Amino acid sequence: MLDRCAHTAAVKAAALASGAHAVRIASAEEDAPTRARFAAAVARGDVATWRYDDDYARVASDPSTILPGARSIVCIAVAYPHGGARERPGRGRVSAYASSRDYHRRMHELLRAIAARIDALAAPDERTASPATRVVCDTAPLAERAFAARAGLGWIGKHTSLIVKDLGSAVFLGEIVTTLELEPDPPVRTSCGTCVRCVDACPTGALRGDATIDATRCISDLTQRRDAIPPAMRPLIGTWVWGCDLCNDACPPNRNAARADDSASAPLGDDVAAPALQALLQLRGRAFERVRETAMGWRGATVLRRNAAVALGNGLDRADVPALTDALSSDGSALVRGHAAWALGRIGSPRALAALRSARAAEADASVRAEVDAALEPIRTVEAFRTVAP
Ligand code: B12
Ligand code: SF4
Ligand code: SF4
Repeated sequence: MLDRCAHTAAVKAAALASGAHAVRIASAEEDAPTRARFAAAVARGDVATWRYDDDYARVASDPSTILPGARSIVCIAVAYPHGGARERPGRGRVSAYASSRDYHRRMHELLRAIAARIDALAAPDERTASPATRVVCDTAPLAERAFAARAGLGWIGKHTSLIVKDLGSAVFLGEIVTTLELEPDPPVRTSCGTCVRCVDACPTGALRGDATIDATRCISDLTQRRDAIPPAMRPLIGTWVWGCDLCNDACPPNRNAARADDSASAPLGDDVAAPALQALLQLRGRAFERVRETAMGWRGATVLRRNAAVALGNGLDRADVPALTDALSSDGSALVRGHAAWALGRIGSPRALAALRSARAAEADASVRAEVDAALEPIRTVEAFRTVAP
């Protein structure tokens, strides 16, 4: 049997050899400050679009609830290429993390390879049981950033993401929770200092500047929620159709960060990484199959068609009116028809208004009619003003 230090060195070496770009170890003890921070976020309503409550906060801050007898957490970071989603006429912006093949698959393969190494290292003899392991990357209730910070993998920035030395914050996190006793690493002492670039760069005011976020205002959240996007938030989304990179792109540690260059995380073609918005507005069937390979496919095609409608509304281009009119009159989803109505109202050309008026007469769904009425409301106000004005 190897001792704790030798085990730790071997596990770290295995993680790096398997493809992790950084690795540190945290103890798996319950983390009371994380539980308190998480519960406070729940109480503020910061994560109201997620099914998080006080019970989730308790579980996410205590790894023994997902693996009884957990002693250590191997925390890894894998960098992904970032900074590529520029504004392009007629095209949507997709966050760098979702422009390549779904990271969950890659991360889980990597995590399982490291877990297998842990099993092999501590192979049972007559006196010891094989260590139990559980791999995590978004798939289990665990406060991944908080435990990565405890492990000294990096520090939590004011944008709330973990910033890893030499890699920056454009990294995926993954963990192997294990009953094996490993040597924990100390947290790092670095902080953001007086920098507030991410807070200034956030177009929706989601970041408070104290490493907390109102996630209900975050474009990443807005573009993946399944229900209607609150009307007040739609203009702030711009042409993002999935996720948002603005706080990561503004973050100085990302400027000189080592770039991920493996082909597995390379962006797929423009049709996925910078989709034509009119085509995205019609996304269904076989065209969706390609998108399904990425993290952008998580919530299905309807959500993406809805996001395309919002982005087209923000593009303010009259050339998009026919496509939006078509979506308003014939998309099978009331969610998409409603957002198409909003987009037409925002463009506000005579043709757009005519399409809204005929949809008002034909539409059977009450939620879509409400969107049409809201889209026509500014025009009604102007018309009413014209009637009474001398
Ligand atoms: C829900 C979720 C979201 C939500 C909410 C995000 C949020 N900030 O809470 C939304 C959809 C907005 C989102 C967006 C993004 N996400 Co996300 N998301 C998650 C998920 C599934 C849960 C996060 C969570 O529990 N949030 C609730 C809050 C309360 O918890 P928390 O963020 O973990 O915060 C804890 C710590 O930060 C800590 N803490 C807070 N302040 C401080 C201060 C100090 C000093 C310390 C020590 C600790 C500390 O306490 C908090 C409570 O436990 C995690 C995976 C996971 N299970 O952890 C991925 C995860 C956080 N997301 C990730 C990514 C990549 C993103 C995006 C960059 C994607 C994109 N480009 O669109 C954006 C970034 C937006 C942003 N500024 O956060 C990565 C983060 C990688 C990193 N470097 O940190 C994760 C870890 C997924 C992964 N496995 O790689 N995400
Ligand atoms: S991902 Fe975009 S919207 Fe969300 S906090 Fe960062 S800058 Fe703001
Ligand atoms: S932009 Fe500045 S304040 Fe924001 S996380 Fe990066 S270093 Fe911290």
